[in-house]
Amino acid sequence: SLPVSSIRALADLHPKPSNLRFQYGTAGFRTLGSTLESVMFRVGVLAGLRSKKLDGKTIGVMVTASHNPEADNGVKLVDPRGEMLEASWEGHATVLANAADTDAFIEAVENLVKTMKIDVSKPSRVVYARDTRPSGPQLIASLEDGFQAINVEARNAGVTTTPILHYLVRAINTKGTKDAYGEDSEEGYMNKLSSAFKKLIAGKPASPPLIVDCANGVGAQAAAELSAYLGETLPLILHNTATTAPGALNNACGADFVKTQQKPPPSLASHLKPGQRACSLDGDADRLMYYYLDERSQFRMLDGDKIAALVAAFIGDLVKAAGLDGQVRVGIVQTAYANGGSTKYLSERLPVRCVSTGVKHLHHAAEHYDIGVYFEANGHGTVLFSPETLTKFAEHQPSTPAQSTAVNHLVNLTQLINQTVGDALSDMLFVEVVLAHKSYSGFEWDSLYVDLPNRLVKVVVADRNIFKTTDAERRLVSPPGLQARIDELVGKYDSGRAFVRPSGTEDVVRVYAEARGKAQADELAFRVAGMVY
Ligand code: NG1
Ligand code: ZN
Repeated sequence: SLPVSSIRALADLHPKPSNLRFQYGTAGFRTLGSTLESVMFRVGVLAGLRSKKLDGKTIGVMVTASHNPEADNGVKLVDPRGEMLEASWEGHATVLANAADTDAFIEAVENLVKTMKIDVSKPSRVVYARDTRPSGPQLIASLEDGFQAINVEARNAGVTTTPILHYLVRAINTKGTKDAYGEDSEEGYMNKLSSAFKKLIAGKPASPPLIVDCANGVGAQAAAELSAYLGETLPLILHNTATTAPGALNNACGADFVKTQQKPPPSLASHLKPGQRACSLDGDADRLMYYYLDERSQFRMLDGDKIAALVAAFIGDLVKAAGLDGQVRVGIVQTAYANGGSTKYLSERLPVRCVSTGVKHLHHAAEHYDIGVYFEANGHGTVLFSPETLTKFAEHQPSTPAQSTAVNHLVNLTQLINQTVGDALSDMLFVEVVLAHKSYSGFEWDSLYVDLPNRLVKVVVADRNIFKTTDAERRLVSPPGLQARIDELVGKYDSGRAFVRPSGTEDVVRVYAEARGKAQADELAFRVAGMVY
């Protein structure tokens, strides 16, 4: 039975702030770090219960607030295959986090055990990690109390990136099976990625150095380690690696800064020469933005949509070259925020689906293809290979040396790509492979298609819950009548497109607009925002 007295004693040490309500949203729990102690404790208990429910499989717990300001923190659970927590458990997490006091918490735990039919006598295993935020150590201590409260076998993965934690979860759970994902250590991850990379670029001319903005976060550590594994095969010049400098994390740097400001981090200004390519990681290294300066020193951004265009076309070509065309279906998943230019480019080549914002939607939709490529415009994305596709690669009898080479490349890509979740470092290596194979500089890559000018604005409204959407969030069904007015306005703009949706991570409504010209896109966004307000 549940160790109620142990739970009670430890829960009493982590009382819930009475004035706050927590919600397990798209990014897990995420808010000011100083308010999260009770949440961490309770998530520790929940992770143990989730593991028991899944017969002792290892569950991941990542303490991070990604690209958010340094004072924020957060926590999310990772399911056994390295994927996001199953959606139905998000509600359980929210219920546990909001129980008013210890008694209510214990009652909520007992309820969960009963309704989910959890056999509490099963073992429970968890692997956990944190990013470099100053609030991390104390929050980890609360989390560990949660593990202790229900006797979880907990493995501390220390300070590492979100994607490495996801990798570890999958590696631990597949150890010794035919689906073994890799050695369950950070070295195992580095080895897997770097050896696949070296095989993929063998025989290609040496890459010019790549500037990597590490957002002053945990990616700095991982990138330095990876750089040592890569050696001369890919010279990395790391910037913004001040992981202990107060206030530095994500401050005027990182992938989110680049994407939202549409400019390079000021700290890189003197290092960016025309033609030099660079990329930015976010605070937990699961998002990636590329950019370069053109010959007139204009900033050119190569965002998640450009990455999708580059890598999806590459995979599609390899599948053809391997002689697997028709047997292996490659498809792409985007959200409504994907630039219309990218959607046009991609859909002329491969099937494209649009789904609601949030990695879990993209990930699940990508699983429906034999090879599913998904990227959010903000730089989060990966490629999924179905188990049947892996078997096809293994059993394929190439009829020419060229086919054989292409299949080998595909197999190496399955090793290079972190299929559990978007991974800035893995994606960076993938981009570098494609650039090397195609002999592309940033310029040729950027020229695949032209971005439509666009504008994203946030609107603070009294109640964002009145905004209800349909059609992968591209249309409003509530408030009544608003969509018809938006449609009428959009119709007046050349290549106009606009949509409104409530944010899942902030208390705002987002308005996105595109049009043929920059001024028109701005105007459309602000006029729609005016209708929402
Ligand atoms: P919301 O706040 O629901 O728009 C944001 C990003 C998503 C995704 C999530 C999770 C935009 C417009 N939205 O979601 O793409 O990354 O955060 O982190 O960038
Ligand atoms: Zn992130």
